[in-house]
Amino acid sequence: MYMKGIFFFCLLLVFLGIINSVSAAHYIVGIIDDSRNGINADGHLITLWGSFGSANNLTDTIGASGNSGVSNFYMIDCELLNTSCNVGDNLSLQVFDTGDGYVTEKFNVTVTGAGFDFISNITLNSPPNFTSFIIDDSITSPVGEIDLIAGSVREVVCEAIIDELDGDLLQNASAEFFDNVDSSYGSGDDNNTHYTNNSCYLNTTYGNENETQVLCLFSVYYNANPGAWNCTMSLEDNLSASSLSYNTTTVNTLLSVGLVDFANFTNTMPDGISDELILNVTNYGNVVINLSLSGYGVSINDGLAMNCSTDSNISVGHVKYNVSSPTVGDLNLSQTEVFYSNLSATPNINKFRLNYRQQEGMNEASNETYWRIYVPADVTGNCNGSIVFGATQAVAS
Ligand SMILES: [Ca+2]
Ligand SMILES: [Ca+2]
Ligand SMILES: [Ca+2]
Ligand SMILES: [Ca+2]
Repeated sequence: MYMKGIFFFCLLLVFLGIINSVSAAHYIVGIIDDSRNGINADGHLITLWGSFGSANNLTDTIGASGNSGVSNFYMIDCELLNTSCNVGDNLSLQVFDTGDGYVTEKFNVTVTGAGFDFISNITLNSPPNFTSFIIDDSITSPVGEIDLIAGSVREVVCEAIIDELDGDLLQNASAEFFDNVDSSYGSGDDNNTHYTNNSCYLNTTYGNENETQVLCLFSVYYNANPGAWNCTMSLEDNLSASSLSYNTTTVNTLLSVGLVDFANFTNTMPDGISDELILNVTNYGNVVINLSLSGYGVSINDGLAMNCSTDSNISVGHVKYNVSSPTVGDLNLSQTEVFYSNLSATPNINKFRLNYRQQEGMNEASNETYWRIYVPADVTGNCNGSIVFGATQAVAS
């Protein structure tokens, strides 16, 4: 290749010698090497301008279809600038983007008294090259899954390795992490569907001198939609040549309910029905849930609702619940059994259909459940027990 270059260059000098003998031309001649990722420089436009600004400029097509007629060469007569060039003038050249994103840095030449000025090789810039792209949280096995945290946020990292073939610095690294079905690149942020990070971390100490590790972090909420998610990263080199890449992962379903730790039944008279107790259930996961309910007195499956301080107890079926509608006022046992179901020792699934949180500023993913207890005539003292709330995924409608 080197010998071929010399050969063409000699031809060019002969050609220039002829032109120079018949006109006052002063040629600026040079070579633009193909980009390091293999894009041919030929066919790209190079612009030359002088000290009067870039508005006063000349262009040439690099390669065989341009002034030089030779692959990778350009040749521009600076005498044709509106303000013709003189010895000592500083001229600038650059390949600008004409649609494919391939450019060069700006470079300069000083006009000499010779018949032409030759500029040594400049390489067409390559955009940053993605060599790997992974998305994960701190649980790295199995790969390709994001496990959200009930009622909290999970840190998700999109990590790319970039090979900047020209050794350029990177800039403007950003990424979007979004639901691949319900959202898209460029959409607005929403805890359910879309997250943006405009200040990703560039770790230049990674790998060789051309390699950089790019880390884009996202604090993903528990109510991010389950399913396929996409992380798309965009960045530029210092010539603003941009690259974009993406990968996909799966956000797993998260079943979680939140409740108060303790609650008291009131107006608990022997052989009577308590007042209605309202327990708020909050969805801290990312799917519509039904409620699984069971109870125990001291240990799971003991058949009790409560164990009492006077060596008596209340069996589990005496706890009554309704997960959809309240019933006000005083009730007797038979009235209660019309409106409420009996709690059981083994979990019973109840249609609740509590959607997961959709709002950003407030948590609307809460619904009331309604409870009463029947206290048998022989029960006295303080009674304690547990109601176990579980979430099960509700099927569509
Ligand atoms: Ca580059
Ligand atoms: Ca994971
Ligand atoms: Ca490096
Ligand atoms: Ca939302």
